[in-house]
Amino acid sequence: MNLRSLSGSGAQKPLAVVKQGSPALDVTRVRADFPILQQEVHGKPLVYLDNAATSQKPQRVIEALTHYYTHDNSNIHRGVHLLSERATAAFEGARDKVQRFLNAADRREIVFVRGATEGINLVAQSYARPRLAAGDEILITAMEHHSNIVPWQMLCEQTGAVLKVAPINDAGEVELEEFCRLLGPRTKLVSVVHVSNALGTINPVRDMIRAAHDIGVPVLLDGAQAAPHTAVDVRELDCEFYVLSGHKLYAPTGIGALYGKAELLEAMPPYQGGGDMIRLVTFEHTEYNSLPYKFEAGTPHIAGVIGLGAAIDYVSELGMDAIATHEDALLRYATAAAADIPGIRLVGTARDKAGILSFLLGRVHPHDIGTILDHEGIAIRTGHHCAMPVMQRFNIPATARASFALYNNEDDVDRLIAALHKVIEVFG
Ligand code: 7TS
Repeated sequence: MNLRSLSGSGAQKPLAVVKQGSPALDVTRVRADFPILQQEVHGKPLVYLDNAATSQKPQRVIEALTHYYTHDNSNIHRGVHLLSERATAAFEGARDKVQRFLNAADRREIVFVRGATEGINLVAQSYARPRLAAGDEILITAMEHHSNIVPWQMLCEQTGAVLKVAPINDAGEVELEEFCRLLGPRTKLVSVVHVSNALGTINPVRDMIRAAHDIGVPVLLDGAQAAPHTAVDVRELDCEFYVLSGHKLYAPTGIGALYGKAELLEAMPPYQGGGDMIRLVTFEHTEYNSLPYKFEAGTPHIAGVIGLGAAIDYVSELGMDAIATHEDALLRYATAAAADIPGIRLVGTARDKAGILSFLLGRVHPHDIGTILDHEGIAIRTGHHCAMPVMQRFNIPATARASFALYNNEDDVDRLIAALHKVIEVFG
């Protein structure tokens, strides 16, 4: 496999395609929608820059949860009573919202899961496991979150398959030629992150998908960090699977979605057995339910799904293009401001980057940076970001990471930069 088939694709299409005339984000108004942002931390107004770990929830989502528990709480798909009908309608309505959000062709292609992690494990066990023989290969990249590494390692232990890893360069970009070289007759699945949580890199997923499809290999995209920040169109991407986590998309924790092409999901065995995923059960034989219920065993996170639907309504009304444009501008502003900080080293300087600023500051340990920032009212994450191989690639133990969401503004960045100057003062 070489890059020939990629020629003509031109430059990587930016993640954020700004539609002409898309209205700009009114961040002052948006901030008022998030009650949690209105507080002080250690006597300072909160600056929340840990959005890649989890984002905050707008009043709209909080109210959807309250409304559900106040008026409609009931189990779904089984009740003949009104509450159950209302809960079922809200739950299935949210599936339609996720379908539209991802532009999936069919609502049956949306499976509710706990999050990106469970979505990847589902594909590993239900799609890949029955298809793998010893010596077959799964291809990932060197910038994956642990949840897109460990499920494949477990699968390799179970089947004798081999995990292949496409390297990344010093900027934190995948080496596309190497990626293509690693695609071969034994490759059975490619699973790559759409946007890296540790580096902010936006992967050239269209090129990667095209290269994989050229030799008939299906592709899973880990969209945990992409779906909150840009419009995702699974039909245009033509990926076989896409996973997202609700809690990074302004929805509750414990809920996410797996998109899968219907013909693949149809052919896959259930992931778990239990209630709701069956059509008929006898002790001799069980008939499984149709899509997507075949993959939704047991009582689901009904409130979480409804909250996810409300979060999708919220971001869709603001406009994913407006959100992407705002966060892109903020990243540029922060990157330019950071350049003036003595001793700063950005980890992750890809040409195509989403709103994540991972950095080191001289010899100061990232945890010390995080602690000082916390006392300034600023929440960031420090550590390996569940991407230890990324730290190994850059030969560092950890980074400090500021990650942006739609409600962050230039004041937040200014506060961050001022606090980093304070870190330098303290540590000399
Ligand atoms: N994939 C990526 C790219 C992620 O960033 C994360 C979580 C996951 C998968 C797993 O998502 P979950 O919702 O199933 O746990 N990333 C982070 C992070 O960067 N800091 O905390 C969690």
